[in-house]
Amino acid sequence: MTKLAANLTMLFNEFEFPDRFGRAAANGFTGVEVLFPYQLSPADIASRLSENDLDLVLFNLPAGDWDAGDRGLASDPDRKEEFRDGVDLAANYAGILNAPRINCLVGKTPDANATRRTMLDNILYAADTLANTNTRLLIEPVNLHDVPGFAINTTNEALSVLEELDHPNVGLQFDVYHSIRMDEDPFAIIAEYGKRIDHIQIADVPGRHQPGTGDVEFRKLFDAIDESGYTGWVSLEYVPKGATEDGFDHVRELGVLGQRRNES
Ligand SMILES: [Mn+2]
Repeated sequence: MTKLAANLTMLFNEFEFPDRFGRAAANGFTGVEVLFPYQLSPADIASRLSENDLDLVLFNLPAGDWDAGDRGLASDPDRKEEFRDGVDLAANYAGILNAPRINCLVGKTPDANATRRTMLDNILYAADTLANTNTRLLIEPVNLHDVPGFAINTTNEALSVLEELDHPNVGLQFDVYHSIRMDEDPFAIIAEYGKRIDHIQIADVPGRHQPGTGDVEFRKLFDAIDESGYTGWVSLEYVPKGATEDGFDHVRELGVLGQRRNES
């Protein structure tokens, strides 16, 4: 049975960030993820999670200056110290929030071959550090159309990095949207690797909006995820088309999200 989570950075953006936890719960979610929790203190996030009976299923390492175009620091030889400071900050949040998984966006590189050693060393540092809080580090392929120069674009590239690292505390985050944008077949990947994927994110294609706005067959996708043996969370990570709370009809029709609670 699919466990659906909401990405609170991209969804419920009609509300201030601290209020999105309550909106997620009211809409039937029991798990949430955020790209970057660092604007609130870990104690503040912990109380919003517990008030709303929510699990924090994933967040990201600090990824540099997002507005300036940074998408992670792991591949930049000149920013190793900044990367490691970010890992230490994230580990502090993870420990307080009992976060089971943290995603490492590996960042852009002018030449992935030249900076691969830096990337591998940084991932190993993060994996070792996060093992202290029982937090698993993930890496995520990101399509090169949206983020030109991103160091890991395909599932095969991510698997080859994992193989080379051979570290028990690093795993794979699989984003169906990025996969399709890279002309992969997500059904084949889920069937083959479902048991070893650590986290799944979804959006419809084209547009990266909510399920039901594009061409992805989500009934088939949720069935494929179930049949693969994957037991983790499936997060809605998309740009809502229209109001966020009007965008859940399709996933509700498919039976993977409960009804919205009546407001008291
Ligand atoms: Mn993603």
